[in-house]
Amino acid sequence: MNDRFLKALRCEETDQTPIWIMRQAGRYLPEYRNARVKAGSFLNLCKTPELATEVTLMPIKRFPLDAAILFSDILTIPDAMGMGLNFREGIGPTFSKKLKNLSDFKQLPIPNPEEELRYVMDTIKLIKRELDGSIPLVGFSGSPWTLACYMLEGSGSKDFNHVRKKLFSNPDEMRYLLEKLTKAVTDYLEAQINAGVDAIMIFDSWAGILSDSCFKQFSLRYLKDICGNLREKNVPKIVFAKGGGLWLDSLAKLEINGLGLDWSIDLARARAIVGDKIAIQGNLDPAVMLTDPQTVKLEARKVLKSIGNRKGFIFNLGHGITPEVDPRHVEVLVDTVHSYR
Ligand code: 1CP
Repeated sequence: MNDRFLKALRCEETDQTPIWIMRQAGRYLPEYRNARVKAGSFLNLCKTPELATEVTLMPIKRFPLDAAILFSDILTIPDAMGMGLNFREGIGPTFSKKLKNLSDFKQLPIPNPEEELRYVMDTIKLIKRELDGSIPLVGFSGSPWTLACYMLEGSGSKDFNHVRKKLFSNPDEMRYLLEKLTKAVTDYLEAQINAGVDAIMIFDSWAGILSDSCFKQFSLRYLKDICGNLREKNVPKIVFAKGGGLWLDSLAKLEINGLGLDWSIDLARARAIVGDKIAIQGNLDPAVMLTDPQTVKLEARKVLKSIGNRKGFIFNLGHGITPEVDPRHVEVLVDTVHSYR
């Protein structure tokens, strides 16, 4: 196996810097757009193991990436809780069920990942068979806080004001929901590990909209519980808290092997805070990918230079790659990272 990615997560020396890209199987690939049309909907793509496997492998066939990531979505958990998930073209995710108060939260079932999310486990097994030990597979989940954002707002949002209001007006109700989601996320990740993923990543995409105290009470606490719950599982864990640069010291105390960083943070400063026992994954601004090959090369080298010692470093974008990116820029990026000395 090409184990650069796993070695970097153990902070061991690697021959080249490993790279993979958040949303690497996405709309910037014409073959993905075709598959999406054929499947009829994004959810259908996720729920059909053969199609989800095919899509997972698309970027792997094009580029010499050092890890694959399960093609799915963080919103599979609320979907499995019966919230009626829909992805509408140009609008993004929406739920048909509205959650308002504690009695709604109490009615939400904790999904059995081997039943309601069986299709994810079947997909993982199929991908592992197709990868045949060539590169590691990353499984993932949303964090309880980020899932709660979507579940309470009923869709995406710029500021999730409605949810943030609730942190102050009904903190106990929020804690009830977040605890339930902590159990659901733990079970889900445990099942993914049992199905064969080689690493797991928790996306706290909306960490950055919280105040310091709210982040610690309503997000970090549950990340800590999940990592603790998975302690016995011998699979490396990565936490990505978008906008979490102010909390690097707290994040580094989690039982994790890697910390995903967005592009707002200088990597040398991050390394100084995080120490050399936790791998750093990041953090090229995804907007760079929209420019031209020269700029991609130049900016990627700046990121590589900023980390200094590349032991325990995994190159990635600071957030997902966007649909407008020219796939040739990804080729340039991967080559630049692999050939950097
Ligand atoms: O084809 C389409 O139109 C759907 C676009 C799309 C894709 C390709 C969505 C809808 N999700 C995905 C795949 C996806 N989502 C992956 C696949 C693996 C990979 O990285 O290649 C992953 C890891 C996610 C995770 C995810 N979904 C996150 C966390 C990471 C992040 O980007 O911060 C979040 C916040 C979501 C919600 C979501 N799913 C899709 C959209 C458009 C959104 C964002 C909605 C919003 O808040 O604006």
